[in-house]
Amino acid sequence: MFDFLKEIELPFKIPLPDKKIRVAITGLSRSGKTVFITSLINQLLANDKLPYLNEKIGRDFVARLLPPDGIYSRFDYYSKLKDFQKDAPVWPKPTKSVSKTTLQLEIKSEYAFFDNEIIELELIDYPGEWLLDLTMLNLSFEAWSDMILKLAQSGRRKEYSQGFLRILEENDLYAKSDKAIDEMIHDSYCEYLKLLHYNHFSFTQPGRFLEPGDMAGDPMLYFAPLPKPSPKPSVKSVDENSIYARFKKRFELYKSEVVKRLYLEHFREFDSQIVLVDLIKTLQYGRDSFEDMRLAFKHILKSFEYGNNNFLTKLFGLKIDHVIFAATKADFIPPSQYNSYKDLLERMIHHIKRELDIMHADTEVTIFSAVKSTEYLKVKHEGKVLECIKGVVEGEDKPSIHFPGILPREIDSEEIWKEHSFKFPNFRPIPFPNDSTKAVDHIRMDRLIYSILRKHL
Ligand SMILES: Nc1nc2c(ncn2[C@@H]2O[C@H](COP(=O)(O)OP(=O)(O)O)[C@@H](O)[C@H]2O)c(=O)[nH]1
Ligand SMILES: [Mg+2]
Repeated sequence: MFDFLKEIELPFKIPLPDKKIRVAITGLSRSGKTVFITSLINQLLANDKLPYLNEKIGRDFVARLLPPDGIYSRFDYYSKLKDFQKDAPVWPKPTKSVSKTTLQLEIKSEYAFFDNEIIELELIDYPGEWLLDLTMLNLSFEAWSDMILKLAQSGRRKEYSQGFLRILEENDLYAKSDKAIDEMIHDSYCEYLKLLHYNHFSFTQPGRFLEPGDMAGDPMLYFAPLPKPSPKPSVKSVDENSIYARFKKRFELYKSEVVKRLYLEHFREFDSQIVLVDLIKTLQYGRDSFEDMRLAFKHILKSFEYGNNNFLTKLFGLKIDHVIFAATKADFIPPSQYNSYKDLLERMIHHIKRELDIMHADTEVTIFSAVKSTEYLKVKHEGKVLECIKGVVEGEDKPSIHFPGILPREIDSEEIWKEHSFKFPNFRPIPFPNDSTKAVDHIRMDRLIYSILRKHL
């Protein structure tokens, strides 16, 4: 309808898109979001290492990075590129808030008399910790507290929650009390969440407690899960100036002001959602860490549930169409293990979908490495041939050779965890080429980019 607008000379001469694709990229902190987006831009701009994508599109294309639109903080591609192009390149610094970047793809028309097709690809990067919050919307303060406190007393979590649980016992949570105590209880709960995070646990609610973004120090966050007043829940036994009453109020406020707002701002009109998973790291830290990641993904998938029965759909009338779960850092394992790596994630997602009875949800599973920082080689050791990887470990100058172990195809039995131990050092990135027509080496990025575009081509 607005075709005539294309004829107007814009100051920046950005062609209007024929299609817009909005892609949300999430994953728990350090799962590889920033590196993924940097590599994706690098790959599309140079387009010299994307054979699969080019074959699938079947037509020539060029990519442009558009200037930021000012609403979101901008994903600063060029400063990240500069860091990656150094002789001793460095991984980007951790980021804590939402950022957006837009690429335009111009796909050549098959016929001279047709215009080229312009696709705008909008990528939004946000912390997965925030996404975990969505399932809170469906819970009362009592039910949420109950779930979190039960969890705090189970498995290895018990080791980390002692300090917080003690503070709950030491204070009268239901009688009239001074507000000054609120921050201390909140901080003690945050300490527990931090311990979980340092020990590679994934399920840490509420997300803003670990990744406050623009809410750092906001008193709205001064709450924590609390036990119900005993012996029986009774509204009357709770003073309206008690810790319990204040925390309950702030919990409800957090839901409506933070979680719902986030949902409306960021999840409303996405075409695709990519969830990055650092399965490698989780395997390294053992069964508890793995099971906890499963729990986190269960919560994430619950919020992505399809159809009319989803509580989010009921609340907002929204749906998300397509979720891609992508296991990152495939450069930590030799190519012969890619299938096992993918199988592990596939099984995990499949089980969760079965548990939640959402087998119909449109999910896809893939593995990749945004920046391939290792080489693969075979090494003879005590008469055996071992499949190894070679790279420069962080803090060192020279490459070294590592045997990463062998990934099992399934992970459900206790035996597997006893038999397998996985050790993965952190590698330094390889330098990005200085030539703008060449992109950095990757693993299966072209497949992942095609998965994003597939439905829109
Ligand atoms: N070897 C390797 N390491 C990666 C890759 N992507 C990310 N990493 C590592 O994971 C860390 C976290 O990545 P980042 O993108 O900052 O995670 P974010 O917090 O999700 O944005 C990096 O500092 C790297 O150490 C990859 O493709 N290969
Ligand atoms: Mg980041």
